[in-house]
Amino acid sequence: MAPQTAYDRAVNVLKQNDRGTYTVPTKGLYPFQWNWDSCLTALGQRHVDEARAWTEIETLFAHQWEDGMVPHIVFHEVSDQYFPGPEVWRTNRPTPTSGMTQPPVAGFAAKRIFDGAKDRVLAEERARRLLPKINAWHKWFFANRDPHGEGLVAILHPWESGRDNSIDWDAALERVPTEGVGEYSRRDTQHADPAHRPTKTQYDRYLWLVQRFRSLNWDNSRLHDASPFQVVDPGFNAILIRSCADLAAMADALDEPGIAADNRAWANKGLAAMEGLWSEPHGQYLCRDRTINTLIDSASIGGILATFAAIPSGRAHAIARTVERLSQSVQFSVPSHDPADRRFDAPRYWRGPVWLVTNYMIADGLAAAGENAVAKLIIDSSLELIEKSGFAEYYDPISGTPCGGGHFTWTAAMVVEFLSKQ
Ligand code: 9WN
Repeated sequence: MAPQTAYDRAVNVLKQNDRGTYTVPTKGLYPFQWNWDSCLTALGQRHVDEARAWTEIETLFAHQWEDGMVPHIVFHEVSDQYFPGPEVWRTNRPTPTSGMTQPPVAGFAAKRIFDGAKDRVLAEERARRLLPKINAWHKWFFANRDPHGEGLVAILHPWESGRDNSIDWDAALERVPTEGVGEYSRRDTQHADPAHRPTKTQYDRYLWLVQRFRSLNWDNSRLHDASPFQVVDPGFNAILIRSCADLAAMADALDEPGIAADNRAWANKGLAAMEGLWSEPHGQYLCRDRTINTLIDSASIGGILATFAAIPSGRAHAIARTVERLSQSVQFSVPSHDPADRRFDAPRYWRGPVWLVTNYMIADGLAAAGENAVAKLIIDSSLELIEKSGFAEYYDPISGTPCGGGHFTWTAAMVVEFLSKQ
């Protein structure tokens, strides 16, 4: 029998983790539906089954809160494999969900599926149904996470960033207490090597924030000001800005001028405000700690991911040079943190490892800015990692060792995307 191609192996991973109407990131470690995982997974699924791809995003939005927020986890099934589960979140939803959100890639993903769809009738119908829901999520962000109308939104918890234990959050997390968190038993360190995962002190602080928000009944109109952790992440904002711009374009195509105008205005205001996060010495954007109104000195992938939005071309070119520089200090690109920083930790989650989802978005942004050689370097590196180490959650950028969970859905989805374009 001929050996399976990387494409076929990737499609198999998607199928293994498919639960019918949603896909789990990987069995064991993450047995539920995650927000940005699902939207990016749908990009891979579209090459196999367009209807199934639309369903992936629709299932997520079926659990959107009345205020517009789309939660970061939907607990479709009972499982004691993951902590914290519904009994910790206590959000009082018909199907339990977490109480916070994640990077809003849905607008981008929906437009990409819509644009490439072979079944135009199906695409129009499904996109038309999703449009107001994604719009409501975007509106929720600016109402609840940008209360002073700066044009950029804050995350209130590292889990919202999708880059949970990034060095970006260290200083701001120091201000989050740990008193009263109580005893708990982590499950992640039973599924994955503890040296690849966040530390106990980080988890204590994550849980303190969850308990604080829970004590406010998850009332989003109060959480921003009540949170000791408010960080403006350029990567997160670039995703939101890109999704607003893409939703606006899709709304034009579907003849929804009101939605188009609102989303275009949010995108333009956000792009202008992003300039305040640029750091010339770092050659990339940085996070800003909103509680003390200071840029955070941390050269992470968040500021590189900013290329995913239509930032000024000079900025995109500078970021491309930064990616080139980083690629000279590692075997596999793009490391989630600059290896020259003493805090860099090659195998630990978001403090050094390579993730294929961030690679995909960075490569997409750099290609749009005409930086095709750097985009190709990133894609080649991603595919080399798959050949060497399989479909891992993330990879050590120096050795290429697979880290975290295995048989990972979004890693597989990105491979399907990369190979479908070639
Ligand atoms: C918390 C599912 C998720 C990703 C995140 C990644 C990790 C969860 C965890 O796994 O976070 O949401 O428990 O570690 O950091 O980006 O969505 O794959």
